[in-house]
Amino acid sequence: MTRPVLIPILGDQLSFSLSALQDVDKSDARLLMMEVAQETTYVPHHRKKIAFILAAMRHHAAALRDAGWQVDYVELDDPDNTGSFGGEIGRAVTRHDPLRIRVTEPGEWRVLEILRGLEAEHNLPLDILPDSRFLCSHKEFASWAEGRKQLRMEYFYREMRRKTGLLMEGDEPAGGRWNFDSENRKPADTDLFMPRPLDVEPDATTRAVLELVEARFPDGFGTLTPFRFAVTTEDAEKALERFIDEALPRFGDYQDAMLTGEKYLYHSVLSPYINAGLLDPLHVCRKAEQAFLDGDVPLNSAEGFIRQIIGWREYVRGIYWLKMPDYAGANHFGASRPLPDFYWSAETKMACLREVIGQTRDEAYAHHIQRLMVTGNFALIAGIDPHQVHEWYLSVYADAFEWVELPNTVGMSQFADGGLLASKPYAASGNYINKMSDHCRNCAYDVKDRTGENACPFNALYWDFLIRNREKLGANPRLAQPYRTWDRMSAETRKDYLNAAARSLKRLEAGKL
Ligand code: FAD
Ligand code: DLZ
Ligand code: SF4
Repeated sequence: MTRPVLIPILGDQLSFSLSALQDVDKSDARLLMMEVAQETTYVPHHRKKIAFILAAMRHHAAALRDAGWQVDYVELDDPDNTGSFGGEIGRAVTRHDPLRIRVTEPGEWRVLEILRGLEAEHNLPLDILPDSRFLCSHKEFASWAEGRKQLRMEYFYREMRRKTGLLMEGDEPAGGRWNFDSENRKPADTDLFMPRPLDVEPDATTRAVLELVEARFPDGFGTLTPFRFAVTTEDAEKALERFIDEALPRFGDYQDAMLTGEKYLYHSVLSPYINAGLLDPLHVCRKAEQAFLDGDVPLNSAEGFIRQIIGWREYVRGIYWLKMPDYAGANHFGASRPLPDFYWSAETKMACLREVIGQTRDEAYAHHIQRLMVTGNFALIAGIDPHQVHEWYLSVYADAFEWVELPNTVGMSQFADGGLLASKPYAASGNYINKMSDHCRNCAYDVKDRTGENACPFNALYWDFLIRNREKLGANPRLAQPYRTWDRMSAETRKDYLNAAARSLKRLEAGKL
């Protein structure tokens, strides 16, 4: 008997197009999929996230077997399960005595280190293949970044538009402009029709996973049921179709809006599917482009949506691999306050945070503006330790894998990389949240009150953040206006702001904010 090639397939590699599966004879290959304790506990993942990944893995294993692959599948409660990728690959090496190990590069530095260690441990050749589900290779990104003082997504995005031909008319962008973001800032209206993302009824396989997660993580973070995620490519495709038909037409206009009780608005809720490998990102973009070409979707929506995927998504991945492992420790402002308990309990008088964190606890989902301008903004202006903020985001969202979560948190949201990714910190007072949402109407605090006992905490913390970090931010041209405004305030007003911020931080420490 010939010695097989061992192909580990990780929990976010659930794609038939995976590079490790190409140009391999099925009869010579042993695929290995592993549910392991180390991956389910290295941060306190939301229970829906664990259930989504394990259920999608089990369905994918079945699909691979149907397609003729030989798959070893190790379940979490298998009595022989060693609990780690390293341990399970070791057991598979003993079982199959493979000729070599072949794997598509993982999405996390931590896992790459584990895999790299295997070569020496087992004295076996290890082939790590590029992940061809992304448009931009590490090398391509590095050469784009080389010599640039600032890495700006917008220029990278144009390269990706040219490369894919998406929304291009010859060499020119469709509609004569690359970016229609200025048209994408409407606050939502309560009487608009709100589409719902596709709900999928759990089948027997998913129900077994839900029982397993309930039994293994009875006190874990997050509401487990009802569980509505798609866990197969087939159902994820249906979710994509539903999004294109019902939500994409208004995606652009209301991209930045927030509304109490409306968890999704016109967002796609496709990130868990794209990141786990159930949907191919380029395919998703082509569908959106087609809807525009068919006249069903306006250009600002199609362009805005495609930009998130071939622009932001590819760009943050490029930054991650360019800057790891140091990037994970970035803390430009030296922020050290611990993450408030209410990030887990949702128990706070601040209605915006209560709403977003409550929704996160229930759905393992929040849309971009909720993440950036509510939970992220508060952590930034309150001076929370960015590493703790990072671990929270990595834990609580079903779409959270480090390559995409870390740059969004450490870079975009916390400016902890000192401005490598964002040109200015996404810090805002309550006024922004009031403009883009209806949360302030249901809040114990008064968004119009700047420094009084009952003032919205965001108002004074915003100024406190700018003043606390003036040495690091004072020269940023995009912040010249707010610093000028501060300098024009009377000494008394400034003192009132700083006192109000100190009061909010004291209340925060006492668990009373
Ligand atoms: P839509 O609004 O419908 O956007 C369409 C798609 O574009 C998404 O499915 C996603 O694939 C992609 N996308 C949009 N924005 C971004 C972005 N900034 N970076 C990368 N891809 C993007 N996204 C993740 O996929 N995983 C994460 O762990 C994650 N962590 C984040 C943490 C913070 C602090 C912030 C501010 C953003 C984070 N994002 C993350 C980006 C973004 O918030 C989510 O991709 C988006 O909310 C997913 O919901 P959706 O599918 O409805 O997105
Ligand atoms: C996030 C996660 C979880 C919760 N569980 C598993 C698992 O049991 N098996 C697995 O292969 N992957 C899991 N993952 C994803 C990994 O932690 C990791 O993010 C990816 O493998 C990318 O490196
Ligand atoms: Fe949030 Fe302030 Fe509005 Fe309350 S008043 S919901 S704390 S922005």
